[in-house]
Amino acid sequence: MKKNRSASVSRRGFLKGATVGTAASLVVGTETIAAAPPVRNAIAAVPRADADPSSEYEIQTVENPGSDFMVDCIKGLGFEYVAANPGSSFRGLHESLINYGGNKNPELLTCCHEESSVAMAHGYAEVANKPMLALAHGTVGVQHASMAIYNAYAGRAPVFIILGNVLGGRDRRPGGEWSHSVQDAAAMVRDYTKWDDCPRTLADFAESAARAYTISMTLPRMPVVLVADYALQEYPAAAYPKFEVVKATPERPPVADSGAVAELARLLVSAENPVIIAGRVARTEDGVTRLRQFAETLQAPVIDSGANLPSRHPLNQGNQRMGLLQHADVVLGLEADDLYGTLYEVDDQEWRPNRRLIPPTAKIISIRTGGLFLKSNYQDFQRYMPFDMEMAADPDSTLPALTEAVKKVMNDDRKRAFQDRGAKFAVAGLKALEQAHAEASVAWDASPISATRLQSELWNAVKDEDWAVMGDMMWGRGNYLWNFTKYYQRWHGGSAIGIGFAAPAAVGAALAHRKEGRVCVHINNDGDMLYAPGVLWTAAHHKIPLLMVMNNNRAYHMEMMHVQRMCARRQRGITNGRIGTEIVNPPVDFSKIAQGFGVYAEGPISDPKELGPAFKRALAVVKRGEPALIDAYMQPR
Ligand SMILES: Cc1ncc(C[n+]2csc(CCOP(=O)(O)OP(=O)(O)O)c2C)c(N)n1
Repeated sequence: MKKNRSASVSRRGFLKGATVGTAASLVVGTETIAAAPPVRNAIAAVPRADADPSSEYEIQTVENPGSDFMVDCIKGLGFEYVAANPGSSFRGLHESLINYGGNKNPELLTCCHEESSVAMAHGYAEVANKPMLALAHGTVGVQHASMAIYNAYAGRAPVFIILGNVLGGRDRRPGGEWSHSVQDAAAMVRDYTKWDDCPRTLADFAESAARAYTISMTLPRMPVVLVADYALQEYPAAAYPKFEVVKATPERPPVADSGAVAELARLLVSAENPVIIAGRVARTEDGVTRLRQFAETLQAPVIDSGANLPSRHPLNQGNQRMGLLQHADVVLGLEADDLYGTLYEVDDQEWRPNRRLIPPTAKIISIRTGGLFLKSNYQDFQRYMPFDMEMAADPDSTLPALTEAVKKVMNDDRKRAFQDRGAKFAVAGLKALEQAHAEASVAWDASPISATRLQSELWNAVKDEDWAVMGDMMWGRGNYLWNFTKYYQRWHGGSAIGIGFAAPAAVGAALAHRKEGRVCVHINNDGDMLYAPGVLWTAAHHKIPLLMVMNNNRAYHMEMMHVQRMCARRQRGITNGRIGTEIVNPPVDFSKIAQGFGVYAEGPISDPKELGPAFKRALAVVKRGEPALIDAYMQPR
């Protein structure tokens, strides 16, 4: 094909245009301002997508590139944000998002690490109940993102990832573009994503985007990957056959069949000591109400690892686990992915001895979607548990029918028995609360600071605000000291416990809370923060209000305990267990790190009396819409 002079702008012409400001950018002070308008492309005939790029075409401008249509698809799916560390393999899409798409719905979040992008998207999804988009370079970018993708997979979180790639060898410039290109960009994370695709045309992209979104949001929710090839992004859309935006259709969650529900209801009503084990059941406040009504109808205790019920609900009896299980005659797991780990005690000794905590006659029932999608390689699915009845259904959607079925077979005698049972749990709940407060006062004035002192001071600082907590509350203790009454106040999500996740996930979650005007707090561990602290800059740059409290115990302490355990088991004394697990000499100054990223910060604080006033000052910063960090020197664990 011969070059058509009127159909393209030559390099010389382009540069000439640039000097008079038609197609380039102007530098004013330190700011680069795009000069408008760009040179209009006058291509009469568009090249075919599979044309040989060694032909004479020299195209400096493109009108209506394929990535504009990708943005139409992305907007159609309702993404609010797109998290990305920039990468030339998706530069076309990047440009379309900010110019064609107006950098709004989705708005681009500048991330300093792909792991942070995906972890932020994970944290956001847990609060917003929908995916955030994350973009990554198809090779090195996805290599960085991979652990966060695995965390989202194991945590059953919907994250939508688009990878850039240059599939065609002749489309690649020599050098980096070859080392950053890949035959099968999603291969590296295929073991821990739910679905991926590499669409060849824009029509395929539209369908695959809608399909990926639906798959990601269908229970069990998981990350999905779409590969956006260079040619698809950068060639004119007209190079591709007819295409249109495709709508994603949400799938209704599966509900257990009525026969199984009736059978389970009879079993539960006749049981003397039923125990409910709740994983991630509720996805909304209404879901909490459904679980609460079900538990209250039976007055059955709940071991609530999914943080569903209000923390001080009388049936929230997680701290009585051993005692409850010892006498259980029916155990009902609701989206409980690790029933084995709850019903058995597995000791960390040689040979890992295990002990069943429930009587041998106890019936075990499970309602969950977790078994509907499994992959083989990664073993996050936990040990196999044989059930007396297993329903492959969404417990949240099944609970209304189950509650009605229980009411139907419940006579007055059983109702009275249930009320007596409930009264005992109410008394036990109050006792547990008293005990938690008593335990919190131990080492109240200690320095380094105790976990419960920090949790109590933080609670005092936020309790009169509209608040929410990101991540866990330092090994669950805070769950008793804080009064969680609303679904959104707590973190419900899971992960594969890949460290380096908590800080960016908290920033993503805080972003989802931002438009509700909530005060968000997160207790972050020093080891976690050190993986990718650049997320603090992202929080500062995008004005994401979050109070980050550093649980600075100056160690990878969980691992220190493991190494010390090995030392003790081998009878060599535990002193050397610090080698390779401490973060000292020098100690890390997190407030300086945060300040360097433009975040308000104080610390390190080692006098517990200083915590309260510091939290107050930091909250004032958060309430004006910015992140803040308080570094606290803490007891080991
Ligand atoms: C990516 C990754 N590397 C290593 C580990 C092993 N690991 C588990 S807990 C832990 C220590 C984390 O330290 P920190 O976040 O400071 O919490 P601490 O144990 O001190 O409370 C490590 C390194 C992991 N889970 N994930």
